[in-house]
Formats: sequence, structure tokens, C-alpha cells
Amino acid sequence: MIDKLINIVEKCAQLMVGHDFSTIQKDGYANIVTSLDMAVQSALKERLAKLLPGSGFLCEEEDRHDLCHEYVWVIDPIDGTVNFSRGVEQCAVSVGLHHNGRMEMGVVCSPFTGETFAAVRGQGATRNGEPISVSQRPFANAIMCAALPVYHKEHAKESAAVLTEVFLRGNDLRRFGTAALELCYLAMGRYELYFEYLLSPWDFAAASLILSEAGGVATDLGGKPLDTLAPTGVIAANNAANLAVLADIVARNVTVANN
Ligand code: LIP
Repeated sequence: MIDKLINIVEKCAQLMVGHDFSTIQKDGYANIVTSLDMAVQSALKERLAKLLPGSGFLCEEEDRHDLCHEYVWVIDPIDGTVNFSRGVEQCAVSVGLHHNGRMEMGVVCSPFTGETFAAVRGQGATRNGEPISVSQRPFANAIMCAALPVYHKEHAKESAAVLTEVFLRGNDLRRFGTAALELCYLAMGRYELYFEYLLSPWDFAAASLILSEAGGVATDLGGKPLDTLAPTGVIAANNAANLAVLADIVARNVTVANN
């Protein structure tokens, strides 16, 4: 099944390459959708419904979410839409399969960098078919992928306080504008920490399984397991010890919203 899912995601991701597109502003400059988001989402739904008849869908570019199914596909047709719309390579198609309260499969495909990350629960994680695992770097040498909350700028100062303390106690910061890829970068040992105040489930659902199958850990801002069907803040790390340090920094600086 995972090989068929990878083939579907990679084929649909190719729609992002070399095609003209239009852009619609949903609200504000940060929240946009392109005609190719819609095309990728439609192509994925058509193929995934055949792959798993009777499954439901939770998709970024759809208002009605069909969750009353044993299996639910959690789809971000283009994670990093703003990057994509400006010709920046860091963007990806993210597809996760949710079953009985947890993710069972996840695929994140970045067609411009030629990277496909995948995982099946209990079977490890891969990048282009090769096994991947998190780094063992300590917090002092940790690089954190983090974002200020572009859709919740009222929480910018407290989020910035988290970034500042991690920057002073760790190594450095990075921001790629795509949670799905950033969490996969932790999974393959490029970076060690992740923080974002509030994400939609399609941003992180697939990549959270890839990270955990690569040996990493991810929770909500209060240290609880992620609900991969609902919006939530996300912290993640290459190991539990580094996550505990990050969780303490977040707890002291961020007022956790009731999502
Ligand atoms: C993006 C997230 C990213 C966040 C961006 C945006 P989208 O998802 O993956 O982490 O900081 O604001 O929400 O909207 O490009 O699918």
C-alpha cells in the first residue's frame, strides 16, 4: 500500500512543476491558494478514493471535512504555498492516513528538491526509499526550525521569546515556511527542534509520523500527544531530552490558546 501511495503522491506532485497557475488571496497576504493547490488536491482525492474505497478526507483547500470514516486522508496539496507561488523550492505535497486516532501512513513529496519522505507506523521512515533517523546532537548544538505565527500575529512577541531563548541556549534557527518539510528535515537529522504556535492538521499530520518513525518526538505546546485531525501548536525534537528543554521554554513564554 505504501508504494502505491508514494506513486500517487509523486505523480500528483508533478502537477506543481512547469505549469502556469493563478493565485487567490484567501485572507491577508500570507493565506493564499493557487489553482495548482486545487488541481493537486483534486487529483489526489480521485486516486486515493480508489486506493481506499470508503475513506474520508480532511483537506486544506476544502470547506467541508468528511471525518465520519474509519480511515481519513489528511491532505495539504501544497504545504508552503507562499513559497511555491514565489518560485521558492521549499514546498511539498503532504498526505497522511489517519485511523483510530493516530496516523498509520505518511508521505511528504518535494518535487523541486527531488525528495520523498515516507513512513508506515512501526516500519521506520525513509527518504527516497533509504532509511532515515534523527540526529543525536545535544541541545547546545541544536538548530530549530521555527516560525512566528503569521496567521496569529498577536502571539508574535511570545513566540519570538521562544526563538530567542532557544537561539541563545542552542546553536541556531531556520525557517523554511513549510512545516511538513521542516519536520521531515528533523527526521533525517538535518535539524533538531521545531516550534510553531498554531498549525492546521494537514501541515503536520503526515510528517509527524515520519518524524516519530525516524526516532523523533512531537507534541502539542502542552506536551500532550498531537491530535492529527485538529489545529494545534506543535513542538518537536530529535529526542525526549531536547523536547523537554524546548517544552519548558515554551511553557514559560507562551500562553497556550484553546485551539
Ligand atoms: C504553511 C505551514 C508553515 C506556516 C505557514 C503556512 P501552507 O502551510 O506549513 O509552517 O508557517 O504559515 O501555514 O499554508 O503553505 O499549506
